[in-house]
Amino acid sequence: MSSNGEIARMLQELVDLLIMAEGSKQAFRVRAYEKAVAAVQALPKDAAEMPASELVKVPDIGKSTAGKIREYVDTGAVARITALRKEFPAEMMELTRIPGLGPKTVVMLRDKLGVASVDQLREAIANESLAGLPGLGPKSQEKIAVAIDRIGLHGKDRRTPIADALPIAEDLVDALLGLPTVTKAQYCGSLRRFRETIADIDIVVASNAPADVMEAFVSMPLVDGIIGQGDSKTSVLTAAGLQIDLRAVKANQFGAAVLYFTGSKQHNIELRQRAIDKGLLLNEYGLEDTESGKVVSSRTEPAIYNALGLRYIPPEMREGRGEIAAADSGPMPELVEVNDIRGDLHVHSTWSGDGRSTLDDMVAAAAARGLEYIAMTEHAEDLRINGLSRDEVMAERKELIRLRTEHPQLTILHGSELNIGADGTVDYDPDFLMNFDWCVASVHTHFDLTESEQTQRLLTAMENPAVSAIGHLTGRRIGHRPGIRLNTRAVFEAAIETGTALEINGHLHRLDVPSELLVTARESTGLRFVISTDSHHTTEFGNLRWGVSNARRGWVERGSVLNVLPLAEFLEFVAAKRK
Ligand code: DGT
Ligand code: CA
Ligand code: ZN
Repeated sequence: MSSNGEIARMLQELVDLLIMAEGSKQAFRVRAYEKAVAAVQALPKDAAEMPASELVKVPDIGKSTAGKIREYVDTGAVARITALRKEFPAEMMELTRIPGLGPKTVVMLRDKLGVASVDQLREAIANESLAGLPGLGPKSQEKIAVAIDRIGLHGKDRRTPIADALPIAEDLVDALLGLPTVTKAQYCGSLRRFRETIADIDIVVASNAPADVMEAFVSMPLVDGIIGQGDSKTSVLTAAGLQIDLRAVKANQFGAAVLYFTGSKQHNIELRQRAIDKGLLLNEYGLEDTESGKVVSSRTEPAIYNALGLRYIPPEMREGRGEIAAADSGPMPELVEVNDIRGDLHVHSTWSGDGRSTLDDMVAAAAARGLEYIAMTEHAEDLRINGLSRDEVMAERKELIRLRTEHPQLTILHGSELNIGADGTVDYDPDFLMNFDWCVASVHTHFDLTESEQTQRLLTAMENPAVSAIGHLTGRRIGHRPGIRLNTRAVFEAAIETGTALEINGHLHRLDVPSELLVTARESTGLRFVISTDSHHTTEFGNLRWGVSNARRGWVERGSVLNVLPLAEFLEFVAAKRK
């Protein structure tokens, strides 16, 4: 059965395609379906089980959305989407990921030059064949070329952002586990290691009837084409061109298969060498004694690591960055876990222009998740489209006071998400800033400054005593916008010196601080982090898991994360800087 997530993705694809067809995000139909995406995501029951008559009673779901949902659930496809995909194929849609390329420009490129893919656009820029096209002067062309390289969009290296792949993989695993003959299912590969982009989705299932599983797999609505179908391995493509490999093994080989297909390749090579040194052979079927051929271990990953004389290595660490030595003789980092986190320090509501759930709903959702404290951090006044004026800040304060009595078990801090200006100054004024219990300051503008300008800008912001944390450090959008250039060493040192925490933003589009920078931050003793969700909707509190996974991939230890602390100790960090 189609999950709400899957239905929301179907509607989102319709939105993306309609934006192309209409040439604008503002078209009435686009807006209507866009609201429906959010409505389905927030629906407390399964849309697939609701008849159209019931669906239309949900706010923001109209007759035509209800029709599309039923069509999708009942037939496995939506005719309108199938038709639009022919007009705007996946390679052409990818062009819209490039900053500055709106739907109209993308359509113009195809109509005027026949340019309908990222590779063709690169070629056209190189051949100078864009000359004379409106809005595509030499400067924009240069920017586009740089962006294509920096977000890795071209050629065989083309990778899918984790935000697109992860929800699909989670749904697929659920669907596979729902099959009667599947006893275990796990997505593996780079996705399980929590790389921010992935080449393909690798899934392993345990089953005694693999042929049936493969048959059920290839007939799932998500599957657009079959690359190859066999009993032990089947590969398919989604409409967006994402490859999914499914492998079926026996239950007693599941651990070995999951270990092998999780990788990384480098991790596997080192593990296999270690096995050889012990007179053992490690492959995707198990760990066996080289001489006798007897299987030593194969059922679970922890058992295999154990048989190799290693402590268990979490998937996020398996990159051949010294994790095997750490698991052998230590010290093994004590990675932060989801259950350690007590508070969320970056939360928006509809008080911010881009918030999508009301303040009351956000607070209720945080309380329902069992958080001990949150900071409501609406956008600040310098962000003209979204930010709160001083009057609005004080008006929201009144609401927070009311909500504190309604949710006595949750501490609601009054915070703000400040904007770091090009010169490092932030919103409001020093006195007014002291109204807030917590301020996170973020870069939202001026992404094109030089490395030294960006670095200076952040150092200046960190010197502000009201700035307790820096939000989403690089400002990147994975697969869409490269991050700002920074001297990270200088930033880490200044953070320690000024008593400023670095946020690890759990939004799947951001995952910022990026994990490869977190790995380098290990040498910066005393650096403190907060793992936050940047929620704009009640459903986004779930981003906490992703923030934690990103931190774990960066070898971030529990002891360096502030929001694992009880409230009083957490607030000491804020107070120390303000003194
Ligand atoms: P990706 O797909 O590029 O995002 O990254 P991975 O790591 O998912 O790579 P993929 O899909 O080619 O292979 C999945 C896992 O299978 C990989 O992480 C380790 C294992 N694997 C694949 N090829 C080899 C190989 O030649 N040698 C070893 N030791 N392991 C391999
Ligand atoms: Ca893969
Ligand atoms: Zn925010």
